[in-house]
Amino acid sequence: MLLEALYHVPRDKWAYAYNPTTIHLRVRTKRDDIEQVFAMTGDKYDWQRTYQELAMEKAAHDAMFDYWEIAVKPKYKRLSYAFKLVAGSETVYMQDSGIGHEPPTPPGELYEFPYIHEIDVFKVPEWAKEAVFYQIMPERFANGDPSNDPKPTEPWGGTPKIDNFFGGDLQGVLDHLDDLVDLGINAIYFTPLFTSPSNHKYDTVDYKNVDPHFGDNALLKRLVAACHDKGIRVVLDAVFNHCSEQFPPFQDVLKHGQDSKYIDWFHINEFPVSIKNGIPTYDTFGFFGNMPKFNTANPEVKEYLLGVAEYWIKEINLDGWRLDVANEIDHHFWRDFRKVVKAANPDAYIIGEVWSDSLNWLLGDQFDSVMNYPFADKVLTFFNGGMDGYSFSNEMGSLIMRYPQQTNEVIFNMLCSHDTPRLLTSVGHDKRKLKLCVVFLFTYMGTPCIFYGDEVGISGNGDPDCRKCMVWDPHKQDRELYDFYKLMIALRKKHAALRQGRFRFLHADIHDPCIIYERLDDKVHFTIWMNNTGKKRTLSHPMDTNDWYDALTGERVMPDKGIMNISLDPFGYRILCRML
Ligand code: ARE
Ligand code: CA
Repeated sequence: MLLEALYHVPRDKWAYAYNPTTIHLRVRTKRDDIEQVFAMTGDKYDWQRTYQELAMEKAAHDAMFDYWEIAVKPKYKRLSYAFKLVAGSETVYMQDSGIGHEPPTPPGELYEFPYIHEIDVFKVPEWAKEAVFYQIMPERFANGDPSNDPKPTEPWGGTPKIDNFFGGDLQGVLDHLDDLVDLGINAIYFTPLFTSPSNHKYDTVDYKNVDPHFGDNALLKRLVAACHDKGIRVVLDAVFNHCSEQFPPFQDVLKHGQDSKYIDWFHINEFPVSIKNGIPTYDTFGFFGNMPKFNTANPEVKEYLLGVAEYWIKEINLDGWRLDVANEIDHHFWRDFRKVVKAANPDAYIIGEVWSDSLNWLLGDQFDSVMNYPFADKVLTFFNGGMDGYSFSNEMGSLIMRYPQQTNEVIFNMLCSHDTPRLLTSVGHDKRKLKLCVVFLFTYMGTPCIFYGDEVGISGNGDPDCRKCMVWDPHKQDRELYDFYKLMIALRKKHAALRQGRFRFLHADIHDPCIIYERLDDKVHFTIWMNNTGKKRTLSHPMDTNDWYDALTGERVMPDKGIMNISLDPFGYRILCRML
């Protein structure tokens, strides 16, 4: 047994309350090193009578480690525990006082989860578990009102540039809501809507008003109400790291320098406030002088921005916020943000924009979720032939083990966004590979999101090329692709197993790019078969029942002498299921 590989701490993702009666425990061991792990559990005030030894399950693995997990329901909301690890004739104990071969002497030396306080339990909104998101950049989705077009506005469908406009607006979204209902999505994430000089509006001038080129506040209110009527939730973009240089308080700083009463609203490093050799003398987003960074620790700034967050939740019945550059804002701010937002709407869904490990924000006191760029990265690498099934299963395992289950259930999974190349472009315009990525997205854990237009075949490199105008002419849309998206969305919405069921790889081997995995709850069992190669392949796996059928065509699929053999076209897939 490799003792150096053993890891557990009695906090964060290793020991947390999943709900008011359940504690999840996780232990890490060297991969394939240990046969069994038991949680030795009990109440420290009545250890003898409450003692239970519970077998843990291997929940995931990565290249180096196995991760064991168990859900414990302590009788008195308190839990003291240790772990017993068995490999061959060796038994090792892990406890608060250390790792060794001697069993613990309770109630001392144990790890403790002192009490499950309901107020401390990390709660995420239930609806986010059912959601299929659609991301819209309003400037590029539909022009429903030419009278509000910026000057100059280019003809719809032109080449997107850093600073050009095509006239898209909120009326355009309202006009096309039934198209979104037809597609089957039930949540929209809008990139920023408030007054700003740019086409993307990440440089806000007026946080309380919809940009006149998009419409007005009354129209936004009507749009959200119309969405709600159709069962569509709405999340907006909170750009609280920075504002526009035209934001009045920053203008005041530019005008009055050290005498401005807004001096502490920003991080001014040197006077005069200017750009010196390309570097602003004040902190900004990146090095963009037009995006001065807020001092979110200043109570006045905090009050102002939290006021904005609360205002829109109440004003339009907003369902949540996506937080721009979330990792560059202080934790105190986000803790207060969560309180304000959840008080205004306990069901609000809070998604941070953090591209790397985000555990620090996902412990129940800040965000519910993050944009899962690491997921996109691994999925695209895998389906582009950049790793074998074995590595892919390791990468997915390591992502699952990054966060508590609450977040895994609502993590915002996308394959591209307004900041990255389009999915179709990322897979070299190979629709077969695109479909494998999308099947994976819709049959995986988390909250999936489609970037507008991916479903009709829009391509594009990174920003600004990924921000092309939506294609509305049915003759120019890829309708076959659209029908495929529609089918996948419907399948996911129909089966809770695809949203909440357990996930496990059944086949993920070294040097083999093909995979089989399953999703499972107490009603349905899915197995998903993917040929991630350019040649025909037959994948085989033992299956001991004869009741499988193709989830998309309804066709019966029979195993042969207990082995299911599935023949797949190059980059083909098949989704099988059986009712339990
Ligand atoms: C502008 C131009 C672009 C040009 C760019 C760089 O429009 O064409 O490529 O400048 O010169 C907004 C606009 C952008 C605009 C930008 C600046 O949407 O079009 O770019 O403002 O004016 C990091 C941050 C992450 C951030 C990305 C872009 O961590 O928060 O960079 N994303 C948000 C939004 C953006 C938005 C802003 C922030 C600013 O989603 O749309 O940009 O409000 C790694 C790192 C990440 C890094 C990522 C991408 O993986 O881990 O931290 O993200 O790469 O660089
Ligand atoms: Ca318009």
